[in-house]
Parts: sequence; structure tokens; C-alpha cells
Amino acid sequence: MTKRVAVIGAGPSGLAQLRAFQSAKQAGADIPDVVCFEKQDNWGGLWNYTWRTGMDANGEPVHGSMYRYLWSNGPKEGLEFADYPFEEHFGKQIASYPPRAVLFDYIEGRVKKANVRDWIRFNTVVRHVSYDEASGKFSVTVHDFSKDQEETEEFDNVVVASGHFSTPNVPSFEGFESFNGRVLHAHDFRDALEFKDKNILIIGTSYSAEDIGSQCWKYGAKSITVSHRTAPMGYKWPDNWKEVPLLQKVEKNMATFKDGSTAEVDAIILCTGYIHHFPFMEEKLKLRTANRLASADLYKGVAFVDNPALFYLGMQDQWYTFNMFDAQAWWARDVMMDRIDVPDRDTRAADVVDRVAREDAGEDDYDAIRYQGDYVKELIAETDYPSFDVDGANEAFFQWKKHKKQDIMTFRNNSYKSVMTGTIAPPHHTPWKDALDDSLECYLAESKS
Ligand code: FAD
Ligand code: NA7
Repeated sequence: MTKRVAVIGAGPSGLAQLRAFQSAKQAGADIPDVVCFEKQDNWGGLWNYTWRTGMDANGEPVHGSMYRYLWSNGPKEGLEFADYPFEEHFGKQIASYPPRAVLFDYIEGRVKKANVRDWIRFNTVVRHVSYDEASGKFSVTVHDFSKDQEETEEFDNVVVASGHFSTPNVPSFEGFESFNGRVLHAHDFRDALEFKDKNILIIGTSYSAEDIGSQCWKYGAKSITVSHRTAPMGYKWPDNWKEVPLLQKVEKNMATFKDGSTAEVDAIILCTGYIHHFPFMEEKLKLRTANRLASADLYKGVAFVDNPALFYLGMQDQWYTFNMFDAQAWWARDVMMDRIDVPDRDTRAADVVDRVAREDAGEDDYDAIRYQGDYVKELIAETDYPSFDVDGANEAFFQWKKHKKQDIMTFRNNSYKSVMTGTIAPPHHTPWKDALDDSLECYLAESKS
């Protein structure tokens, strides 16, 4: 096969694409020439932790948004690879909410086994992608930092797997200019110990707000105040945690909220989400979407409606992660290998409208989980990705939601059943709030009792 495929990014989505092609090759298929461009010097995407903030060593915006002490915010039983269970990687079943280093090890294990590292050009940022109608080819211009050289190559397909939780959405509030403390976005948060003994104000009520607040609490913040634009999170918080309406202004260290209440704060952390940002894509190829389950402009949530030779992976808001990226990557692979036909433009556009309407018809988070589970089922039914019990994975998410409601500071002590191997995860040896060492060695150590 003389086709050439460019994959942009070697995070979980890009690696899923490499593994999808490698598994076809292993099964005897003739696969395209696949080149993956990764701007960092290692794979793993957000799971490849960096202490850096701002610019990276090459003067590029730092991709990493993950912080030290991050533990999975959902049960691992919802994200497990169907072709590479946790038990295969670790040689035993492990507890349900692994810290970042443990999940990085797991992600890496599958692609090491698949032997695809040579397909990746590290330290190489994609600067521009354009499409020529006449030749039907994409031109991909990259900067290779190891050679300090710009290069342009042609490809038949492009797979954008550059993630969408790296470019922060940063609103401003009155008085920030004269605030006597640090204002930062979640993207730049790294070590919770920085906020030990401090009064912190968090803006936002989603995953980052909940988890960064919980970390700061765990590592000794004096108080946590969370300000909401729409509604409070409503969990049973510890005594030194309160939820308040939206921030109106800051004067020196005094924050005033919409209901007139005030709080003295030392630092403000904007947990206000991220934007989908693809500065390297030609205008007509650029995905413009909100962070939602039914992404705009993507047929089957993957193929760009206006040019189905172009794919975007992992662009949805995420309940499902790793195995959903796999489902998308296997499906995209089969389109690229002419095993799946893509319909005409009107049908592709109608598919997006239908997905948006179905998402909008859902009433709560449980419907949203079912919706994304159904999406995963739909894609894997069309490929040879190993089928798995998606309803069972939904059930792990439902249990997780209930456990969070019962106690937001203990939900990570629970265990769930793997839908890949049928085993129940063992309880972790230390409750999350007391487990200050989150190294891989400590997490995998057997119970001390
Ligand atoms: P990313 O992981 O973002 O990887 C994208 C890759 O593309 C990066 O390696 C980047 O360097 C590269 N890249 C970007 N632009 C370019 C370019 N121009 N040229 C070359 N390379 C480029 N998910 C879970 O399942 N569980 C969790 O607990 C969890 N916690 C999270 C916590 C935080 C703080 C965040 C931000 C996300 C979390 N997620 C979690 C969701 C996360 O989005 C996915 O787990 C996963 O990392 C997404 O993979 P991805 O490959 O799509 O994107
Ligand atoms: P999300 O899930 O996109 O949430 C963004 C939050 O920020 C949400 O609560 C928004 O409130 C709030 N927001 C956004 N803009 C503003 C302004 N201008 N003022 C006040 N509040 C605002 O992002 P997260 O970072 O929490 O999560 C992203 C991923 O990281 C997630 O998948 C996790 O796995 C980790 P709203 O409800 O819209 O009023």
C-alpha cells in the first residue's frame, strides 16, 4: 500500500491510531505508511507529566495540564483497553483509581508491546496542514527541533489527535490587576503543597474545580471557596470548604461575590475549562466545536464532514476515554483502509445534526453516560476492535457517581468490576486522603495489613 497517513500527537488518541494500524498489520493486512508527529520528547500526551508551565524547552506552549498527585478522576474500569487489560500489564488486578504515573505506565505498556515507537517523530511540532483539491493530498509542514529544520511532506490522510485540554479558557474579573496574590489557570497548577495553609478561591464547578480543590484540601490548604457561574456542585464538602455565587470583584485580598458575600483569599485558581484550538490547521480544515458529547462537524464523531480524508480523534467531552479513542481509531483506520465507506456530504452533515439532537434530549449525567456508551458500541460494532460489555462499563460510571454523592473525599476508596476480565479490583491499601505518596511503587505495593 503506498498511501501515507499523518497522525498529529502521540497521546492516548494518537497512540490508539498507531495501535489500530499495527494490529491490522499483525493480522496480515497491507497497511499505509504511518508517520506520527509529536511535539514533546516522549509519548503519553497529558499523561506525560511536566513540571513546566508557560513555554516548553522549544519555545512552544506547554501541552501538559496534569498536576502532581493526580489520581484518575473516574474508575479505571471505564477506560480499560479491550485488547490490553490492566491484569495483562501489571500481572495482577489493581485498585480502581490509579494515580497518573500508574496510568502512564499502562498506556505505555500497550504501545511498547506493539513496537510502534519508531513510527513517531518526537520533538517535532506540526505547524501547518493544508489540502489540495486537485491532487487530493494534504501538505503537512513540521518543525523538527532536533535538527532545527522545517520540512513539508504530503499525505493522503491526516488524523488530528492533538487533544483539547491544553489551551486554557481564561476569563478576567474586576480587580485582578491589583490582586495581592497569585492568579492562575488550572492548566498551570502543578503542586498542591504551594497552597498549604492558604485560603484559595476556585472559579468553576467541573472536574478541575472539584479535583484541584480536593487536592489542595488533602495537602493542607486553610480554606477552599468555590465560585459558580451556573450552579454549585452540591457535594458534602469538608468544614473548611464553601460554595458561593460568581465572583464579582477583587480588592486587594478581598473577593466579593454576586450575593454580596465576601472572602479573604491568598490565591485564585481559574478552573474555567479549555478551548479547542488548532492554529496549525488551514481555515477550511479547522474543527470548531464546543466541549460536548456530540462534536460539531464530525461524521460519526470522527471524520471531518467537509473532507472525510481528515479525522479528529478524542474531540468530545469525555466520560469514556481510552477505549473510546480506540473505537474511533479503529473506525478511522478502516475508512483509510477502504474497509468502511463514508456516505455523501448531506448524509454526513445529517449524522451530526442527529447526534446533537440525541445528546440534547438527554436529561442528566446518567443519560450522558449511556449516550457515550452507545457511541462506543456503535463504532466497535463496525470494526474488529474486541467487543466488550459497554453496559457493564456504564454501570461502573453509575456506581462512581453514587459514590461521589455519598462522600466526595472517599469515593476513590471504592472498587469495581473489570468488564474485560471479570475480576473485582482489590481495595487500595491506603484511603485516598491519607495516601500522600502517589508513586507507582507505592500504589502497586501489597496491602501493609
Ligand atoms: P492529549 O493527551 O492532550 O495528547 C495530545 C498530544 O498531541 C500531546 O502529546 C501533544 O504534545 C501533542 N500535540 C499537540 N499539538 C501538537 C502539534 N501541533 N504538533 C505535534 N504534536 C502536538 N481522562 C481519564 O480517563 N481519566 C482521568 O483521570 C483524566 N484526568 C484528566 C485530568 C486533567 C487535568 C486533564 C486536562 C484531562 C484528564 N483526562 C482524564 C482526559 C484526557 O483528555 C485523556 O485522558 C487523554 O489524555 C486525551 O488524550 P489525547 O491523545 O486525545 O490528547
Ligand atoms: P470543563 O469541564 O469544561 O468545565 C469548565 C468550568 O468552568 C464549568 O464549571 C464552567 O461553568 C466554568 N466556566 C467557564 N467559563 C467561565 C466563566 N467565564 N466564569 C465562570 N465560570 C466559567 O473544564 P474542566 O477543566 O473542569 O475539565 C476538563 C477536563 O479536565 C475534564 O475532562 C477532566 O477529565 C479534567 P458553567 O457550568 O459553564 O457555568
